[in-house]
Amino acid sequence: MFYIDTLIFIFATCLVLINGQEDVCYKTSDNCQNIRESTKRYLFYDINPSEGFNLRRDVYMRMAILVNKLKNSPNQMLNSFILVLPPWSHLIHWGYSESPEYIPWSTFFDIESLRKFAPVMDLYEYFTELKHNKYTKLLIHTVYILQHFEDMFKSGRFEDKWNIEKCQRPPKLRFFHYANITSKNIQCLSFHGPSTKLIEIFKQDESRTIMIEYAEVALHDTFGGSVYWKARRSMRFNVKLRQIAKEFRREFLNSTDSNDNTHLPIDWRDEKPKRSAKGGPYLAIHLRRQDFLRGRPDQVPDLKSVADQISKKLVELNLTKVFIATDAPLSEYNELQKFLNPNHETFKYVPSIEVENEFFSGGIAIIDQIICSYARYFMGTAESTFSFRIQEEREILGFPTKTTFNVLCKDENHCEKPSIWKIVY
Ligand SMILES: Nc1nc2c(ncn2[C@@H]2O[C@H](COP(=O)(O)OP(=O)(O)OP(=O)(O)O)[C@@H](O)[C@H]2O)c(=O)[nH]1
Ligand SMILES: *[C@@H]1O[C@H](CO)[C@@H](O)[C@H](O)[C@H]1NC(C)=O
Ligand SMILES: *[C@@H]1O[C@H](CO)[C@@H](O)[C@H](O)[C@H]1NC(C)=O
Ligand SMILES: *[C@@H]1O[C@H](CO)[C@@H](O)[C@H](O)[C@H]1NC(C)=O
Repeated sequence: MFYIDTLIFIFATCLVLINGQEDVCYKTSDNCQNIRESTKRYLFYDINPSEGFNLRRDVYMRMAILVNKLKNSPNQMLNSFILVLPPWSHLIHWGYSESPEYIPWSTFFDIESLRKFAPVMDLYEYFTELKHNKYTKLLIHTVYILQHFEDMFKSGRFEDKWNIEKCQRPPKLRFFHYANITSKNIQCLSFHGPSTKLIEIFKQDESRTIMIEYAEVALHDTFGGSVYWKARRSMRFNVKLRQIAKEFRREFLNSTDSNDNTHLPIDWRDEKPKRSAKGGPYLAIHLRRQDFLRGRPDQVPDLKSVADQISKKLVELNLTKVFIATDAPLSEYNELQKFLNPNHETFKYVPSIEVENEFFSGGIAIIDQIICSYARYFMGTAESTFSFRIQEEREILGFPTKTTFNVLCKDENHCEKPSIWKIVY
């Protein structure tokens, strides 16, 4: 197999002829072993900078499903792809300073578990490989910037297709906030269809390294199908985050997997269909505020109404404890507590400094999500992607759907039932 190599060098150069074609590689050592023998191809991707953490998790799934399909291809050109995960930097909700954080996926997720579904690696691991081969810069061979077909929205006729077209926005020249990642070959790709349709492009473009920008333009193959749920199950959280949530449940909520029937097998591939989870003796609420409050004032209830809905549900469920996950400032949380019945106990996860330094806002939000996943009953915020991810987690744990697909209402007269995206076995 032969790929045009895209990597940059420092001192010596060497020229290798394979099948009569030139493969140029530049580096200090006197042989090009690693490059010649490597038949791996790398797929990089990134997302519109304004998207939040939980939408990004969904875009990961679309890319993982693509790479999973590539892996199973008999074509060697296609089955050698590894997905390189974009480090987490500058998320709008996380409050950031000038220098990018470059948080690797391993901080939040269990990479071994992800790998049981699709071949993936963190970008720092790729850097380590490059440095091992004495490269100082990553020049991605082809970058495709995805964009929507402008005429499709006008005509309203949506069909799966793609075409290299004029760029709708000026292309970026650096990637992932790194000065040493660039490309000399950037194209804009108008695209409509599922992520797996990108395979048509990878059949024509033999580059060893390919980057997909604005990957969220590519959609899911089948939303909620069995491959979808395999990809979703593989997205287990970092073991330490799971442990922190577990301890919180045990210490404050009298919730353990053996009492609550929420055991998961060590390997997600061994999970069996079930709807027998009971959950810990608490109600969990996800209360999305901040930009939601400003952006959807007619959907988000006021705090008094939230408190009334909580009290009513606790009585109905014969529970006394409520766990509250929220992005609201502490002042709003305190105000909410004032409206609650004093016989009810309210809980919130407050991280130690150590946990904050190790896992940042992203990890703390994940701990909140995990605790919500294990509750006897869950009520989320309508249309919040953060709540959707909790609902999926509860499907995986095997809760009866009626304990999961519930949202806080604007008020008694304005209450929409959320969509139910249940697991299919
Ligand atoms: N700790 C914590 N953080 C939260 C909570 N809800 C929202 N956040 C924060 O707000 C961010 C925004 O929510 P995301 O779900 O990631 O953003 P999104 O993908 O745009 O989804 P939406 O909720 O639909 O806006 C999260 O990444 C968290 O940092 C919560 O209950 N607890
Ligand atoms: C690119 O630069 C970053 C620091 O900005 C460094 O961590 C990384 O190792 C560099 N990559 C290579 C291949 O040298
Ligand atoms: C905790 O839960 C167990 C099992 O559900 C129950 O037997 C026990 O009484 C509970 N403890 C408290 C303090 O509520
Ligand atoms: C409600 O819970 C209490 C204590 O947990 C229990 O004694 C009582 O029987 C329960 N009532 C109902 C209606 O389940």
